[in-house]
Amino acid sequence: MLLRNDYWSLLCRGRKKKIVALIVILIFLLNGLFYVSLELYNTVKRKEKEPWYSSLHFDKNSYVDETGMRVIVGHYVGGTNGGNLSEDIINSNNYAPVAGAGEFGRPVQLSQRELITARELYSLHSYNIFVSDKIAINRSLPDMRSDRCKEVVFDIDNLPTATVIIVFHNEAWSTLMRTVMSVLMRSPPKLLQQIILVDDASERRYLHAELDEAVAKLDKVQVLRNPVRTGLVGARLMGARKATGDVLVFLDAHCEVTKGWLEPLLDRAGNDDVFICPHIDLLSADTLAYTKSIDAHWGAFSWRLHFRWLIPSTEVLKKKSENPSKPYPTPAMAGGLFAVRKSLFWRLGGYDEGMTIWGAENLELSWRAWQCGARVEITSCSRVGHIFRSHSPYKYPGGVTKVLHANLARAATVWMDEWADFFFKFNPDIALIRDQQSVGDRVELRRNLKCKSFGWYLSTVWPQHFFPTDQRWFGRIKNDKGGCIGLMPGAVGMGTPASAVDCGGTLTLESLVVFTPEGKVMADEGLCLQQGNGRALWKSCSDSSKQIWVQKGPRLKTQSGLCLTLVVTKDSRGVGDPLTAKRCVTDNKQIWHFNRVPWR
Ligand code: UD2
Ligand code: MN
Repeated sequence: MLLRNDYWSLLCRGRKKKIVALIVILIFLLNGLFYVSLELYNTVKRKEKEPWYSSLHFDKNSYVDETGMRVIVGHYVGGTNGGNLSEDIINSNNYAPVAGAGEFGRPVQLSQRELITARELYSLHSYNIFVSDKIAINRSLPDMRSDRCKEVVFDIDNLPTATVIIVFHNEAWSTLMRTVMSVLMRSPPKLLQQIILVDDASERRYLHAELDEAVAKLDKVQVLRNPVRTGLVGARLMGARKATGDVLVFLDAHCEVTKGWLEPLLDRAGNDDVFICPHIDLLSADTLAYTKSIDAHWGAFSWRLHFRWLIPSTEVLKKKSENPSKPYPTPAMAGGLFAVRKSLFWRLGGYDEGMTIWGAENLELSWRAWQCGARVEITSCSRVGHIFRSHSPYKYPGGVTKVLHANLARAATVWMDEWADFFFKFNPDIALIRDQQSVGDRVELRRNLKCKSFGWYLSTVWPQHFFPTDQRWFGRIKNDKGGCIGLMPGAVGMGTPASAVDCGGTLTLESLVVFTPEGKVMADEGLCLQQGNGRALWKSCSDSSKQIWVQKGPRLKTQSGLCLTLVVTKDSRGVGDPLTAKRCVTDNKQIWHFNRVPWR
């Protein structure tokens, strides 16, 4: 056995060896030092990289889904309307562009001091107005189109002309004007007939004489004023009535269009009975940076009729990859950005004027279009940025719920047939006002246009839907220990671990599922129960065999023969406890009671 000293002397015998040993030790030490400093540097850097706005307004109701898209969930929440800001601040226009800020669609970063002001002003518009005021209203943006889209050549001489309609209520001056300027700068003059701004009875001072003056200097732009606030439907109709172009193009008042945006819209709208939407990119509500949104998305809605972006059907995705520049169908549109032939818009009944302020008109229009013989499509070749916000900044007379519920009740009553009964049955608050809606003229319109049923719409336009049907089992699947298969309230996002939920006394949508003949357990939001690694998850419904559950008596089995099990972790009725597929045994945690519930 060697003593430590012997070891040392062995290693360092002779001077040369000593030097070598020293060098080796030194290298080790240096290496260690380098590693430690690298880690330190990275930590600091990471801290710096953390967006300055991370503490701003991303409320718990929005999340980034697995595709990287920000999904706004609880959108229907009124804002704080300026909080403690003085009348002077609320009514002033502080547009003061800083050279280079936000050019090329880049984010604007603020100093720590500026941040304080920015935060104070944020609630005015639910986006960072302080940043918007620093960016030139004619800022540059990159060409967002794919190469395949850039290759498409349009015959400008034979395209119809456009009337661009932008409605607004208390919008920020810089954001509104940037929308207008982006249209003026990036639309072929020959195709742009006019831009109509419709002021929906804004109270902000800077939107009156100051806006008129600015607009007077611009060619082709005019402002119409709505004497009383009707909401966006009334305002858009006011604009549409004054339109002299062949195609109506609607935009929200916080958009920026990019190169080549107009031609694909006009080409498609001119040629077919279609409501054609651009691909909506993201203008960050915090930095105003222009970023691409997920390549393939389409619009649909949840059981509560909240608009949702979803992944398109496999068939659409396949066609899209074969021909990326071809417009593709979507079950519903987001509502703010679309083009349609003026004659078709009016022939199909314009808008439901009974819908006030905000909400549901996008679904009504989408259903009406599809059911009455037209189409709704998205073209990825037209790229328009829009500021998605997590709160509405303006007031809803009578409250957001009252306004939105009435609009939803109208849309459902006129267009959804049996599914209207489903909607009202599980939204009792809205059912209370069902009979108060006078929709006689809209029902007559539907009859006159000989429109198809909602059942046809679901099975033809959106066969991947997750609504109950007469062919699909609907109800509660309850564990013998207690607890139902369902979505935990507030648990949003795909890939959420599945737990048993409270079955509840009343029939809440969270504890109800659709069980399809092919074996999918579907919850609201297009989520399907899927066996993951060790835990069942709520995943976006897909063709995955892991989403198939076979009912064998009181058991639910995966294709590999495992049994759906409630893993009881607490001495509870199972609520909140994990679900997973395990080896089948005689155990009441694998026993499920199927309580069918009439869906309408
Ligand atoms: C989406 C649509 C929006 C509309 C809405 C449902 C997009 C990008 N946006 O919500 O266009 O279809 O869903 O109704 O698809 N406005 C008025 N008067 C009012 C309230 C709003 O003129 O009383 C204006 C507002 O200034 C804005 C536009 O209507 O220009 C849309 O409102 P939003 O931006 O608050 O709606 P958004 O984008 O959250
Ligand atoms: Mn908007």
